[in-house]
Amino acid sequence: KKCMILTSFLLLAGCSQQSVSENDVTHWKMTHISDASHLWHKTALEFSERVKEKTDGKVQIEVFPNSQLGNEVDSINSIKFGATDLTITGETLEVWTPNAILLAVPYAFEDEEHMRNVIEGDIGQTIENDIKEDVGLTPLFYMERAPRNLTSNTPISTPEDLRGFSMRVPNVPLFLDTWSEAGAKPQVINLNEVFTGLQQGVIAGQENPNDLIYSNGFYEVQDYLNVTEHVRSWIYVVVGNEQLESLPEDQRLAVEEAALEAQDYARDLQEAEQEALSDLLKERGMTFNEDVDQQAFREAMLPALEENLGDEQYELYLEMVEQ
Ligand code: 2Q2
Repeated sequence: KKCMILTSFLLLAGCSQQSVSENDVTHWKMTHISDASHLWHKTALEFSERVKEKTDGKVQIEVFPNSQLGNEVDSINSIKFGATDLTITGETLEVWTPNAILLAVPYAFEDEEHMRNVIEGDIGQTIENDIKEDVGLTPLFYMERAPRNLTSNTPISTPEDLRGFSMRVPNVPLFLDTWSEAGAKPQVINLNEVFTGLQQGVIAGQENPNDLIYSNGFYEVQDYLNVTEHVRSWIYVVVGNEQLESLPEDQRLAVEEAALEAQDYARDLQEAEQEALSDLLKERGMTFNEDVDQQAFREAMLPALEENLGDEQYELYLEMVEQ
């Protein structure tokens, strides 16, 4: 009997010993909407690896791709509830904080350098602060995205070709307005339901950067990739403010250091993958329609910008364009 008591005492001791050391480890869940083959997921894994290394295993991030734990809006909400901790998000944040729309205004940037200057300048800083204050999420690092292109089963070269064209947009009110204004019939659908929507003919098209067109397999259900390049944008990896603040300072600094390294990693990966993607999409049967009148799309969308953006956003937009 004595022995049994002793054994259970040891078991208990062992158990609590284990939970003490386990208590030192912070486990974070990171969710996102892209496929495991996509550069966001590769970057997320790289980030997780570096965080683990730099915190001596004290902060461990498990990454869930493919909307496994919910769509983009769910992911944001679940960080606020504390059920998850990090996600990848961008212009959809305009639902919570109006300046986030500046992440993805149609035809706002000449090229990548122009966009990078904005991201790293005052406007980028304003957006990051707003996300932190209004949404309760801290942007840790950003990823530049390839321009968004429109896919379809008949070529679309001018806004006139959009008449009656039912298409999917992400949960971004500005996208609904700009595409309606240009003549299409847009509707909001979650990314993980787009393939089926196209396959079943619920929608006739969608728009995304080439990398997501590829990783979602849209080439199986879409014949044309119309080079509209209508939106250049960037996206943030964010963590809940509370989650970040709950870390001891050295670990928080380690997370921030890992974030900057992951940002470089993402940039290199994006550059390396982008060119090959056109070939891959063509090999999978997509016809690139280069005959797109981008200027006409720009003009067709412009009135919606004036209507949709608030005064402050419109002013920042003008500042951004001229930067
Ligand atoms: O089409 C999508 O779902 C993405 O490319 C979106 O741009 C992205 O998820 C935004 O909703 C980011 O907030």
